Amino acid sequence: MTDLSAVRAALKSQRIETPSWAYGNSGTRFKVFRQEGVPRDPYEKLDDAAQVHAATGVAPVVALHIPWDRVDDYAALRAHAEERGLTLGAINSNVFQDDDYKLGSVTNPDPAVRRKALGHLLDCVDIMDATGSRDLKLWFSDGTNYPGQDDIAARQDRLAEALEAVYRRLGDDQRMLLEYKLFEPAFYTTDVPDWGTSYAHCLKLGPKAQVVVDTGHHAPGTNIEFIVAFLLREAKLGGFDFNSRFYADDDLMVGAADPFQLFRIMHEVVRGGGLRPETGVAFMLDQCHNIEAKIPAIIRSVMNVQEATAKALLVDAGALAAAQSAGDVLEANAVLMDAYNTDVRPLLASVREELGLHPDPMAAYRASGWQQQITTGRVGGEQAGWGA
Ligand code: RM4
Ligand code: MN
Repeated sequence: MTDLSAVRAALKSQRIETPSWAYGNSGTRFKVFRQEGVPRDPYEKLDDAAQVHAATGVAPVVALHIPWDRVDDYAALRAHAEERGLTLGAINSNVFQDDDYKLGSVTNPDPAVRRKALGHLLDCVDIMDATGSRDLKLWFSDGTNYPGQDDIAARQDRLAEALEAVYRRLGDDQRMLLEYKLFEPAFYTTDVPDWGTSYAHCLKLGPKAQVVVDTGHHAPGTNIEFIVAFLLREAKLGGFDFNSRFYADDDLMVGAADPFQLFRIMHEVVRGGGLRPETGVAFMLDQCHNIEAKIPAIIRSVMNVQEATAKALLVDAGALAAAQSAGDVLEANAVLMDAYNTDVRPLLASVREELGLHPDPMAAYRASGWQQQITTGRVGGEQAGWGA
Protein backbone atom coordinates (compact mmCIF):
# COMPACT_ATOMS: atom_id res chain seq x y z
CA MET A 1 0.00 0.00 0.00
CA THR A 2 1.17 3.46 -0.83
CA ASP A 3 1.51 5.88 2.10
CA LEU A 4 -0.66 8.83 1.03
CA SER A 5 0.71 11.25 3.60
CA ALA A 6 4.23 10.61 2.27
CA VAL A 7 2.94 11.22 -1.27
CA ARG A 8 1.43 14.54 -0.19
CA ALA A 9 4.60 15.57 1.61
CA ALA A 10 6.72 14.74 -1.45
CA LEU A 11 4.42 16.76 -3.70
CA LYS A 12 4.65 19.73 -1.37
CA SER A 13 8.41 19.68 -1.22
CA GLN A 14 9.17 19.22 -4.92
CA ARG A 15 10.68 22.34 -6.52
CA ILE A 16 10.41 23.11 -10.22
CA GLU A 17 12.79 25.65 -11.72
CA THR A 18 11.48 27.86 -14.51
CA PRO A 19 13.71 29.35 -17.24
CA SER A 20 13.95 33.12 -17.67
CA TRP A 21 13.99 32.75 -21.46
CA ALA A 22 10.56 31.10 -21.52
CA TYR A 23 9.07 34.41 -20.35
CA GLY A 24 10.54 36.28 -23.32
CA ASN A 25 9.71 36.15 -27.00
CA SER A 26 10.97 33.20 -28.99
CA GLY A 27 10.32 31.51 -32.27
CA THR A 28 11.39 29.01 -34.82
CA ARG A 29 14.08 29.62 -37.42
CA PHE A 30 11.35 31.25 -39.48
CA LYS A 31 9.57 33.76 -37.28
CA VAL A 32 9.39 35.19 -33.80
CA PHE A 33 5.78 36.06 -32.90
CA ARG A 34 5.80 38.88 -30.40
CA GLN A 35 3.28 38.83 -27.57
CA GLU A 36 1.88 41.75 -25.65
CA GLY A 37 3.17 42.38 -22.14
CA VAL A 38 6.40 40.42 -22.56
CA PRO A 39 9.17 41.41 -20.10
CA ARG A 40 11.65 44.05 -21.24
CA ASP A 41 14.45 43.00 -18.88
CA PRO A 42 15.46 40.26 -16.42
CA TYR A 43 13.71 42.07 -13.57
CA GLU A 44 10.38 41.84 -15.34
CA LYS A 45 11.03 38.18 -16.14
CA LEU A 46 11.34 37.61 -12.40
CA ASP A 47 8.07 39.48 -11.84
CA ASP A 48 6.37 37.00 -14.19
CA ALA A 49 8.08 34.03 -12.57
CA ALA A 50 6.71 35.22 -9.22
CA GLN A 51 3.23 34.83 -10.68
CA VAL A 52 3.95 31.23 -11.65
CA HIS A 53 5.14 30.59 -8.12
CA ALA A 54 2.13 32.36 -6.61
CA ALA A 55 -0.22 30.14 -8.63
CA THR A 56 1.59 26.83 -8.12
CA GLY A 57 3.53 27.19 -4.85
CA VAL A 58 6.33 24.96 -6.14
CA ALA A 59 8.26 27.16 -8.60
CA PRO A 60 10.40 29.55 -6.54
CA VAL A 61 13.63 29.10 -8.54
CA VAL A 62 14.43 30.86 -11.81
CA ALA A 63 17.26 29.89 -14.17
CA LEU A 64 19.15 32.68 -15.95
CA HIS A 65 20.82 32.71 -19.33
CA ILE A 66 23.97 34.75 -19.88
CA PRO A 67 24.21 37.05 -21.85
CA TRP A 68 20.43 37.22 -22.34
CA ASP A 69 20.00 38.12 -18.65
CA ARG A 70 23.10 40.24 -18.26
CA VAL A 71 22.63 43.07 -15.74
CA ASP A 72 25.03 45.58 -14.19
CA ASP A 73 24.31 44.50 -10.66
CA TYR A 74 23.60 40.82 -9.97
CA ALA A 75 23.24 41.47 -6.25
CA ALA A 76 20.36 43.82 -7.09
CA LEU A 77 18.79 41.19 -9.33
CA ARG A 78 19.12 38.66 -6.53
CA ALA A 79 17.48 41.09 -4.08
CA HIS A 80 14.66 41.66 -6.59
CA ALA A 81 14.13 37.89 -6.71
CA GLU A 82 14.26 37.45 -2.95
CA GLU A 83 11.75 40.26 -2.39
CA ARG A 84 9.35 38.15 -4.47
CA GLY A 85 10.05 34.92 -2.64
CA LEU A 86 12.28 33.62 -5.44
CA THR A 87 15.86 32.46 -5.68
CA LEU A 88 18.10 32.47 -8.73
CA GLY A 89 18.82 29.05 -10.13
CA ALA A 90 21.11 27.62 -12.77
CA ILE A 91 23.27 29.98 -14.75
CA ASN A 92 23.07 28.87 -18.37
CA SER A 93 26.18 29.78 -20.31
CA ASN A 94 25.99 30.78 -23.95
CA VAL A 95 28.92 30.11 -26.24
CA PHE A 96 26.82 29.64 -29.35
CA GLN A 97 25.76 33.10 -30.52
CA ASP A 98 28.95 34.81 -31.49
CA ASP A 99 30.60 34.93 -34.92
CA ASP A 100 33.79 33.62 -33.35
CA TYR A 101 32.05 30.34 -32.55
CA LYS A 102 31.34 29.34 -36.13
CA LEU A 103 33.75 26.40 -35.84
CA GLY A 104 33.10 25.76 -32.16
CA SER A 105 33.69 27.37 -28.79
CA VAL A 106 35.81 25.39 -26.31
CA THR A 107 36.62 22.87 -29.05
CA ASN A 108 37.48 25.46 -31.71
CA PRO A 109 40.77 24.76 -33.51
CA ASP A 110 41.81 28.37 -32.79
CA PRO A 111 43.26 28.72 -29.26
CA ALA A 112 42.21 32.39 -29.09
CA VAL A 113 38.56 31.43 -29.58
CA ARG A 114 38.92 28.68 -26.99
CA ARG A 115 40.31 31.23 -24.50
CA LYS A 116 37.39 33.56 -25.18
CA ALA A 117 34.83 30.77 -24.64
CA LEU A 118 36.51 29.62 -21.45
CA GLY A 119 36.59 33.23 -20.26
CA HIS A 120 32.81 33.38 -20.66
CA LEU A 121 32.33 30.17 -18.70
CA LEU A 122 34.49 31.48 -15.87
CA ASP A 123 32.58 34.78 -15.91
CA CYS A 124 29.44 32.71 -15.43
CA VAL A 125 30.91 31.28 -12.23
CA ASP A 126 31.60 34.84 -11.02
CA ILE A 127 27.93 35.58 -11.70
CA MET A 128 26.93 32.49 -9.71
CA ASP A 129 28.89 33.86 -6.76
CA ALA A 130 26.80 37.03 -6.91
CA THR A 131 23.43 35.41 -7.59
CA GLY A 132 23.90 32.60 -5.07
CA SER A 133 23.30 30.04 -7.81
CA ARG A 134 24.34 26.47 -7.21
CA ASP A 135 24.54 25.24 -10.80
CA LEU A 136 26.38 26.20 -13.95
CA LYS A 137 24.66 24.63 -16.93
CA LEU A 138 26.88 23.98 -19.91
CA TRP A 139 25.49 23.31 -23.33
CA PHE A 140 27.84 23.36 -26.29
CA SER A 141 26.66 23.73 -29.86
CA ASP A 142 30.16 22.59 -30.85
CA GLY A 143 30.56 20.04 -33.60
CA THR A 144 31.30 19.69 -37.27
CA ASN A 145 29.22 19.57 -40.43
CA TYR A 146 31.51 17.63 -42.75
CA PRO A 147 33.63 14.50 -42.49
CA GLY A 148 37.25 15.53 -42.19
CA GLN A 149 36.39 19.06 -41.08
CA ASP A 150 38.25 18.67 -37.79
CA ASP A 151 39.88 16.02 -35.63
CA ILE A 152 37.17 14.36 -33.53
CA ALA A 153 39.51 13.15 -30.78
CA ALA A 154 41.47 16.41 -30.61
CA ARG A 155 38.18 18.24 -30.06
CA GLN A 156 37.54 15.95 -27.07
CA ASP A 157 40.96 16.91 -25.66
CA ARG A 158 40.12 20.62 -26.02
CA LEU A 159 36.73 20.07 -24.40
CA ALA A 160 38.28 18.20 -21.47
CA GLU A 161 40.81 20.97 -20.93
CA ALA A 162 38.11 23.66 -20.75
CA LEU A 163 35.87 21.60 -18.50
CA GLU A 164 38.74 21.02 -16.12
CA ALA A 165 39.49 24.73 -15.88
CA VAL A 166 35.84 25.45 -15.08
CA TYR A 167 35.73 22.63 -12.55
CA ARG A 168 38.74 24.03 -10.71
CA ARG A 169 37.04 27.42 -10.46
CA LEU A 170 33.84 26.07 -8.81
CA GLY A 171 33.19 26.85 -5.15
CA ASP A 172 32.53 24.12 -2.60
CA ASP A 173 28.76 24.33 -2.98
CA GLN A 174 28.69 24.84 -6.72
CA ARG A 175 28.22 22.27 -9.46
CA MET A 176 28.59 22.11 -13.21
CA LEU A 177 25.90 20.33 -15.19
CA LEU A 178 26.99 19.11 -18.60
CA GLU A 179 24.18 18.88 -21.12
CA TYR A 180 24.28 16.73 -24.25
CA LYS A 181 22.41 16.94 -27.51
CA LEU A 182 22.38 14.54 -30.41
CA PHE A 183 22.70 17.04 -33.24
CA GLU A 184 21.88 20.60 -34.24
CA PRO A 185 23.31 23.04 -35.01
CA ALA A 186 26.13 20.69 -36.02
CA PHE A 187 24.99 17.98 -38.41
CA TYR A 188 27.92 15.57 -38.74
CA THR A 189 29.54 15.30 -35.31
CA THR A 190 28.51 16.92 -32.06
CA ASP A 191 31.18 17.15 -29.37
CA VAL A 192 28.80 16.22 -26.53
CA PRO A 193 26.18 14.21 -28.40
CA ASP A 194 24.94 11.80 -25.74
CA TRP A 195 24.75 11.01 -22.04
CA GLY A 196 27.70 8.64 -22.26
CA THR A 197 30.04 11.38 -23.45
CA SER A 198 28.77 13.75 -20.80
CA TYR A 199 29.03 11.04 -18.13
CA ALA A 200 32.59 10.13 -19.08
CA HIS A 201 33.73 13.76 -18.82
CA CYS A 202 31.86 14.27 -15.54
CA LEU A 203 33.27 11.10 -14.04
CA LYS A 204 36.81 12.21 -14.76
CA LEU A 205 36.15 15.69 -13.39
CA GLY A 206 34.73 14.66 -10.02
CA PRO A 207 31.60 14.83 -7.87
CA LYS A 208 30.77 18.45 -8.65
CA ALA A 209 30.29 17.60 -12.33
CA GLN A 210 26.99 15.98 -13.22
CA VAL A 211 24.93 15.18 -16.27
CA VAL A 212 21.79 17.09 -17.18
CA VAL A 213 19.13 15.35 -19.24
CA ASP A 214 17.28 17.63 -21.64
CA THR A 215 14.35 15.48 -22.65
CA GLY A 216 14.30 16.92 -26.17
CA HIS A 217 17.92 16.08 -26.97
CA HIS A 218 17.67 12.41 -27.98
CA ALA A 219 17.07 10.37 -31.07
CA PRO A 220 13.44 9.36 -31.52
CA GLY A 221 12.70 6.18 -29.63
CA THR A 222 15.52 6.62 -27.10
CA ASN A 223 14.63 5.13 -23.73
CA ILE A 224 15.21 8.21 -21.59
CA GLU A 225 14.07 6.55 -18.38
CA PHE A 226 16.90 4.03 -18.72
CA ILE A 227 19.38 6.91 -18.86
CA VAL A 228 17.76 8.44 -15.79
CA ALA A 229 17.88 5.18 -13.85
CA PHE A 230 21.52 4.61 -14.78
CA LEU A 231 22.68 8.12 -13.89
CA LEU A 232 20.81 8.18 -10.59
CA ARG A 233 22.37 4.90 -9.61
CA GLU A 234 25.80 6.38 -10.29
CA ALA A 235 24.93 9.63 -8.43
CA LYS A 236 25.56 11.54 -11.65
CA LEU A 237 22.10 12.87 -12.44
CA GLY A 238 22.37 16.61 -11.88
CA GLY A 239 18.93 17.40 -13.18
CA PHE A 240 16.54 17.79 -16.06
CA ASP A 241 15.79 20.28 -18.74
CA PHE A 242 12.16 19.35 -19.21
CA ASN A 243 10.27 19.97 -22.43
CA SER A 244 8.57 17.74 -24.96
CA ARG A 245 8.89 16.96 -28.60
CA PHE A 246 7.30 15.19 -31.50
CA TYR A 247 10.24 15.40 -33.91
CA ALA A 248 13.55 16.94 -32.82
CA ASP A 249 14.32 19.58 -30.17
CA ASP A 250 10.79 21.01 -30.33
CA ASP A 251 10.87 22.67 -26.88
CA LEU A 252 7.12 22.20 -26.43
CA MET A 253 5.52 22.12 -22.99
CA VAL A 254 6.75 19.22 -20.89
CA GLY A 255 4.26 16.37 -20.78
CA ALA A 256 2.33 17.69 -23.77
CA ALA A 257 3.63 15.35 -26.44
CA ASP A 258 4.12 12.21 -24.36
CA PRO A 259 2.78 12.26 -20.79
CA PHE A 260 3.44 8.53 -20.46
CA GLN A 261 7.15 9.04 -21.11
CA LEU A 262 7.22 11.77 -18.47
CA PHE A 263 5.58 9.36 -16.02
CA ARG A 264 8.12 6.65 -16.82
CA ILE A 265 10.94 9.12 -16.22
CA MET A 266 9.44 10.25 -12.92
CA HIS A 267 8.93 6.65 -11.89
CA GLU A 268 12.69 6.08 -12.20
CA VAL A 269 13.33 9.30 -10.31
CA VAL A 270 11.09 8.21 -7.45
CA ARG A 271 12.49 4.66 -7.52
CA GLY A 272 16.06 5.99 -7.39
CA GLY A 273 15.39 8.44 -4.54
CA GLY A 274 15.82 11.45 -6.84
CA LEU A 275 12.96 13.38 -5.26
CA ARG A 276 14.88 13.73 -2.02
CA PRO A 277 16.41 17.22 -1.98
CA GLU A 278 19.78 15.89 -0.79
CA THR A 279 20.27 14.02 -4.08
CA GLY A 280 20.39 17.44 -5.75
CA VAL A 281 18.35 16.52 -8.82
CA ALA A 282 17.16 19.82 -10.31
CA PHE A 283 13.77 19.76 -12.04
CA MET A 284 14.20 22.54 -14.55
CA LEU A 285 12.09 23.51 -17.53
CA ASP A 286 13.77 24.46 -20.81
CA GLN A 287 11.00 25.43 -23.18
CA CYS A 288 9.84 28.10 -25.59
CA HIS A 289 6.28 29.34 -25.90
CA ASN A 290 6.04 30.58 -29.44
CA ILE A 291 2.32 30.51 -30.19
CA GLU A 292 0.76 30.07 -26.75
CA ALA A 293 0.52 32.57 -23.89
CA LYS A 294 3.74 32.27 -21.95
CA ILE A 295 2.91 32.55 -18.26
CA PRO A 296 -0.09 30.17 -18.41
CA ALA A 297 2.01 27.76 -20.49
CA ILE A 298 4.67 27.72 -17.80
CA ILE A 299 2.02 27.16 -15.12
CA ARG A 300 0.59 24.30 -17.19
CA SER A 301 4.08 22.83 -17.54
CA VAL A 302 4.67 22.93 -13.79
CA MET A 303 1.32 21.17 -13.33
CA ASN A 304 2.27 18.54 -15.90
CA VAL A 305 5.46 17.75 -13.99
CA GLN A 306 3.48 17.57 -10.76
CA GLU A 307 0.92 15.22 -12.28
CA ALA A 308 3.60 12.85 -13.58
CA THR A 309 5.32 13.02 -10.19
CA ALA A 310 2.09 12.28 -8.33
CA LYS A 311 1.39 9.25 -10.52
CA ALA A 312 4.94 8.00 -10.01
CA LEU A 313 4.56 8.41 -6.25
CA LEU A 314 1.35 6.37 -6.38
CA VAL A 315 3.11 3.31 -7.81
CA ASP A 316 2.68 0.57 -5.22
CA ALA A 317 6.37 -0.17 -4.75
CA GLY A 318 5.76 -3.26 -2.61
CA ALA A 319 3.37 -4.82 -5.09
CA LEU A 320 5.69 -3.95 -7.95
CA ALA A 321 8.72 -5.53 -6.27
CA ALA A 322 6.72 -8.66 -5.43
CA ALA A 323 5.50 -9.05 -9.00
CA GLN A 324 8.98 -8.41 -10.37
CA SER A 325 10.68 -10.97 -8.15
CA ALA A 326 7.95 -13.51 -8.89
CA GLY A 327 8.60 -12.95 -12.58
CA ASP A 328 4.96 -11.94 -13.01
CA VAL A 329 5.34 -9.78 -16.09
CA LEU A 330 1.68 -8.90 -16.50
CA GLU A 331 1.12 -8.04 -12.86
CA ALA A 332 4.25 -5.86 -12.70
CA ASN A 333 3.12 -3.97 -15.76
CA ALA A 334 -0.40 -3.67 -14.32
CA VAL A 335 0.88 -2.18 -11.07
CA LEU A 336 2.68 0.52 -13.04
CA MET A 337 -0.27 1.18 -15.35
CA ASP A 338 -2.69 1.41 -12.41
CA ALA A 339 -0.69 4.32 -11.09
CA TYR A 340 -0.40 5.94 -14.51
CA ASN A 341 -4.12 5.65 -15.10
CA THR A 342 -5.04 7.28 -11.79
CA ASP A 343 -6.59 10.73 -12.08
CA VAL A 344 -4.28 12.66 -9.72
CA ARG A 345 -5.89 16.03 -10.29
CA PRO A 346 -8.11 15.85 -7.17
CA LEU A 347 -5.08 14.84 -5.07
CA LEU A 348 -3.05 17.77 -6.35
CA ALA A 349 -5.96 20.15 -5.87
CA SER A 350 -6.24 19.15 -2.23
CA VAL A 351 -2.46 19.37 -1.73
CA ARG A 352 -2.64 22.92 -3.07
CA GLU A 353 -5.49 23.78 -0.73
CA GLU A 354 -3.42 22.51 2.18
CA LEU A 355 -0.70 24.90 1.06
CA GLY A 356 -3.21 27.74 1.11
CA LEU A 357 -3.33 27.94 -2.69
CA HIS A 358 -6.17 27.95 -5.19
CA PRO A 359 -6.82 24.32 -6.21
CA ASP A 360 -6.57 25.27 -9.90
CA PRO A 361 -3.42 27.26 -10.73
CA MET A 362 -4.67 28.17 -14.21
CA ALA A 363 -7.84 29.69 -12.76
CA ALA A 364 -5.81 31.42 -10.05
CA TYR A 365 -3.65 33.09 -12.67
CA ARG A 366 -6.64 34.13 -14.77
CA ALA A 367 -8.25 35.67 -11.69
CA SER A 368 -5.07 37.50 -10.64
CA GLY A 369 -5.44 40.19 -13.30
CA TRP A 370 -1.67 40.01 -13.95
CA GLN A 371 -2.02 39.43 -17.68
CA GLN A 372 -4.11 42.60 -18.12
CA GLN A 373 -1.69 44.52 -15.92
CA ILE A 374 1.37 43.63 -17.99
CA THR A 375 -0.45 44.06 -21.28
CA THR A 376 -1.39 47.64 -20.46
CA GLY A 377 1.63 48.43 -18.28
CA ARG A 378 4.55 47.17 -20.33
CA VAL A 379 4.51 49.58 -23.20
CA GLY A 380 7.63 50.99 -24.80
CA GLY A 381 11.09 49.58 -24.35
CA GLU A 382 12.56 46.56 -26.04
CA GLN A 383 10.87 43.21 -25.41
CA ALA A 384 13.19 40.48 -24.23
CA GLY A 385 13.56 37.65 -26.66
CA TRP A 386 15.63 34.82 -27.96
CA GLY A 387 19.08 36.24 -28.45
CA ALA A 388 18.49 39.35 -26.36
C1 RM4 B 1 19.96 24.69 -25.85
C2 RM4 B 1 20.06 23.92 -24.58
C3 RM4 B 1 20.23 24.79 -23.37
C4 RM4 B 1 19.40 26.04 -23.43
C5 RM4 B 1 19.46 26.72 -24.75
C6 RM4 B 1 18.53 27.90 -24.82
O1 RM4 B 1 19.40 23.90 -26.87
O2 RM4 B 1 18.93 23.12 -24.44
O3 RM4 B 1 19.91 24.09 -22.21
O4 RM4 B 1 19.91 26.90 -22.46
O5 RM4 B 1 19.14 25.83 -25.77
MN1 MN C 1 18.42 22.43 -22.44
